Amino acid sequence: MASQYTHIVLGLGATGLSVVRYLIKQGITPLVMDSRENPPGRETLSQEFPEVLLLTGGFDCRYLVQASQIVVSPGIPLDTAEVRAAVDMGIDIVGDVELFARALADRPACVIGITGSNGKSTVTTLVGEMAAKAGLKVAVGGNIGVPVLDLLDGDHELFVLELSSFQLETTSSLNCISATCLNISEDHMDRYSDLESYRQAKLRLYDQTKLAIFNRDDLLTRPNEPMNQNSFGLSLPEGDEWGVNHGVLVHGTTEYVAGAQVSLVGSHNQANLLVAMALADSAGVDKAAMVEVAKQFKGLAHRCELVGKHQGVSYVNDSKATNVGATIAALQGLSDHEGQIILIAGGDGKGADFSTLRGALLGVGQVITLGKDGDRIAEQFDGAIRVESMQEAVAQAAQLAKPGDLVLLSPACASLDMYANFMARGDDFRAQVEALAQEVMHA
Ligand code: UMA
Ligand code: ADP
Repeated sequence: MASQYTHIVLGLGATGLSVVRYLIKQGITPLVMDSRENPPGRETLSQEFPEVLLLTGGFDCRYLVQASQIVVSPGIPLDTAEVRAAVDMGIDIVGDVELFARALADRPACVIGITGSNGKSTVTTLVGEMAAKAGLKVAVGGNIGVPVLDLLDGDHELFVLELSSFQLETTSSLNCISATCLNISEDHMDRYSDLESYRQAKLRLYDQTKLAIFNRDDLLTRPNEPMNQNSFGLSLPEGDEWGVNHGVLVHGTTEYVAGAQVSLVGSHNQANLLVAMALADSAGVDKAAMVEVAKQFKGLAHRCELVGKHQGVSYVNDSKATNVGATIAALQGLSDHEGQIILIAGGDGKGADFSTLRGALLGVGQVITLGKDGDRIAEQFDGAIRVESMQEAVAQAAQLAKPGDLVLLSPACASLDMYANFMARGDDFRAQVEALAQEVMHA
């Protein structure tokens, strides 16, 4: 069978659709395949590009082996048998971020790259806001939600990209002004053989930047080889590093903003601000713009977000905590809270080792678990309560809580066993908290 398709797009989610749009603009009609029977982009594809053929339910090798380029979506592991066969044949295997990088090859460096296990979206948003405040024409995208190829349409002078380990596996040509790996803790262990291979996927970003900014408090984020680098950390800085001096965020000896004036809560967010300032600085953003954003930015939804206060009990939505490291950071960040913390956790653990959560749970009053791996989390806390739904979890928490307590949804797990995504999970939590308030009103 002779195939007419030189370009194949694997996966028809947000990424696959953006790749089709991009290729069509280049005058190329690709073939699209998705291993799911009913991929999410099916309807949009048939409406926007009725001429594009979609094959579902698997990847057809007969087409793959004849292609000159295969664009793989981040959700598809590179060790999928059909992809491996194409790699062995020397076919150009890329992701959307690599296509984006190649499209910018003739331009001077204009990308800031952010990866790490936790804090990516917060830092990406902070850098974007700082650059916008300084008057730059900036676009923000990547793993945070907007596929990078969709950013090429505007007239932008700076791109701030959140990059996942999955995206970095297929990317080698970015030319970043600066880039960071914020931290490394276990995540996606259902896709990597061990923490080191996950880490090396992330550190690929350092090979694609003029300046690498690593985290002094996390040795795993250091570049493999010495290079043009700077660092951030909560300790006192040396030279031109970014750090904290007597509660003030500083760059070397220059004071930027007092921690007390910052709107974000928790020490992990001070680290996020430091690195955001370091990245923005590398793109020429002025200090005044950074300081203003540091004072104003209150955080993104679903990240330690206060969603209600009823009968003296605070309800905090940290649904974006999709791995153990994020939940530990949230518990540490809230450790100053005077009442007891009631934690709601559980979902799809992606192969994580939950024993690392045990220490952080010592300061927690009660743990309520739900979802696929709820039982595995319950093993880490004596007397944990197992429930079947968010409604039950919130009702139980409300019954146990006394005025001054805090109920925290910080699942340490992905949401996909029960919800479409972490936003839907956080929205459900918020809805259950609101329902609680209604009950109180009508009681
Ligand atoms: N899938 C199949 N068969 C396929 C293609 C995909 O089963 O043929 C499954 C994947 O295993 C995955 C799901 O479909 O479970 C979605 O994968 P996708 O590659 O189609 O995802 P997109 O809709 O293109 O969204 C991707 C990122 N998703 C993933 O990496 C899984 C989005 O990050 C990102 O916002 C978007 O591109 C734009 O760049 C989401 C995410 O969960 C938020 N990222 C992970 C994380 O943050 O932990 C890495
Ligand atoms: P990501 O995009 O990497 O998932 P987010 O900014 O969306 O990161 O934050 C996700 C969760 O990670 C938050 O809910 C918070 O609990 C935790 N978190 C945020 N920043 C950090 C950090 N610097 N270190 C550890 N955990 C963090």
